[in-house]
Amino acid sequence: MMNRRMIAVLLICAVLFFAGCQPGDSVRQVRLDIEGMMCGSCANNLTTVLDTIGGVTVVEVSATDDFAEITYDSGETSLDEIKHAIEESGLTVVSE
Ligand SMILES: [Cu+2]
Repeated sequence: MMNRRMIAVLLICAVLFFAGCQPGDSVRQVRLDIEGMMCGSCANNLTTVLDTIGGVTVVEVSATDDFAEITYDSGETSLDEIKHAIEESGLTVVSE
């Protein structure tokens, strides 16, 4: 009786463990075209802004080519939230 219960608990733990360890499921990569960056300093500022959003990893920000490439965990943040943060910093998101 005790053993069966322990096995059931272990099974549930194993399922939860593997479900939690599924990588990449909620991670998205996106490249946003951005207007308003004039120089490398603007790009650095945007990188800092993006870095402060939980779940966001900055891949590349380019003031020369006017884009930001990021990966984000959709379980922690959303594209809307990211776009909002970019607009708040004074830049314009042109497209997705
Ligand atoms: Cu600048």
